[in-house]
Amino acid sequence: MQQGLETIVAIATARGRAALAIVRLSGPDAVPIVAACFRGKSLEQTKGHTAFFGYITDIQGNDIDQVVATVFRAPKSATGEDIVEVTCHGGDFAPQLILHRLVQAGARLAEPGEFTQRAFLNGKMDLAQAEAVADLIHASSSMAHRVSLNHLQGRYSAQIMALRAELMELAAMIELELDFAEEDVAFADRDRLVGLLKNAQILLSGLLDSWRVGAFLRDGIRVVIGGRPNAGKSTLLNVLTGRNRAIVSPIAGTTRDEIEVDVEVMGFLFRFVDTAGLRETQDLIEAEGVRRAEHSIRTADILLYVFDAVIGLDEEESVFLTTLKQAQPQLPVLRVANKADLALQMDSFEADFRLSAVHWDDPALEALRKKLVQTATQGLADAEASAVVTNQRHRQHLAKALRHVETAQDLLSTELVSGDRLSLDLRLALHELGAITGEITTEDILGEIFSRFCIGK
Ligand SMILES: Nc1nc2c(ncn2[C@@H]2O[C@H](COP(=O)(O)OP(=O)(O)OP(=O)(O)O)[C@@H](O)[C@H]2O)c(=O)[nH]1
Ligand SMILES: [Mg+2]
Repeated sequence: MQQGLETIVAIATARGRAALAIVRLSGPDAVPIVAACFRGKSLEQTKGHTAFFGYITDIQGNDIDQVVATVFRAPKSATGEDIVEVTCHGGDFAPQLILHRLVQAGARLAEPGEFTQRAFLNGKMDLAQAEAVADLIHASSSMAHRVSLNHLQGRYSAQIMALRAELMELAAMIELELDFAEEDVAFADRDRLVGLLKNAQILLSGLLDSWRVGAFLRDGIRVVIGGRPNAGKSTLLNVLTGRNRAIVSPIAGTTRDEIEVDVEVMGFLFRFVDTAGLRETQDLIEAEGVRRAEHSIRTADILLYVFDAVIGLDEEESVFLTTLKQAQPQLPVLRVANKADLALQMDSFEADFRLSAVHWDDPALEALRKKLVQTATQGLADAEASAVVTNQRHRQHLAKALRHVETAQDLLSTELVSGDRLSLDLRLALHELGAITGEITTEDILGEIFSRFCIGK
């Protein structure tokens, strides 16, 4: 592929006080540009993978900062071009002054994602891997980080490519048969075709099913805590998040504004939302709180419905929960009987959990946490982390590929299937899969993808 003609430069590290920062250049003139501002050993003739101690100097030859310049030579570098990484001191000034100096010396400021884009264009990584770089940077939980690292390492791409190779073989078999159509020879073994298509369909459906978990990984899991006033919702929010964020009081109707707290539970990002207690009220402010609570419940990923174990669920609440179940069968609802320490009778079987939110060491709380993770992730294990679809673009291509595979399956099941039609559908499915890893792309798609990156990546 074509190398970028210009040499680009950017500060690759975050702004602010830090021991070190990195200013990075990539392109054919990376070495001469740095060499022109470098006081130390001559960089020009150096081999790749070598580091040099020295000084970056301003245009008058005065030192700007003490640095280490590391040289990587094309094609053995992250972008496939010559790269120089200037490691300088962190803080607000040194990196900026060096950046400015390198631009003066002929480098151009990089666009967001331009380094990764060059890596992609030079065949250093496929598109799904490049996108994983952005996901890795934006990861907000350790599980999200693990999944994007898996994707970056190419495990996800490998699955897509394996599937693609199978479909390719299938298409080739059918097309071979078409070539010899007049001779009436059937090369393609029907049972084998059916088997391969079934396999592709299972793989694609599995990947698409993982999207829900993928979206949770990306955006976090919204767990709304709802229920009657005074049930102990705010107490439960505080204990689940380990922070005393919400006001707790024996007065019914304490919470009005929603309180959202992000916390990582077993590697997953959860967004717990405490809401106003559900009841009819004349108080205008509380009524607005109730309206918001109802809205939050409808848009939750998981609902924790809290009730007082002493009182149990009243008639109206039961109806509310049944109606909710009918309206939103997909919404997981966990019923939590709180204040178990006060409840003499322990046989309320309306509850999935019985606990005392005031007792932070209640083992039922740990069980509840586990259940939340399990509900959100459908038991996703570490080993499967590579097969989780986190990217909306991939999801669309996978859905289309699945449709084409299913059409091909339908066609095969009819007696008078035309090989032409069958091979067309397989080619279309192949096209969709190719778009994920970037074997088939357009300028627009690339522009769209890389603009999501930060500068310097
Ligand atoms: N004994 C006991 N008291 C609890 C427990 N959980 C909460 N409480 C008490 O119940 C009262 C109400 O708790 P909150 O957490 O404010 O209840 P809430 O559901 O947020 O109430 P609203 O904000 O009014 O809707 C407080 O006095 C808490 O200390 C529990 O497990 N055991
Ligand atoms: Mg409250």
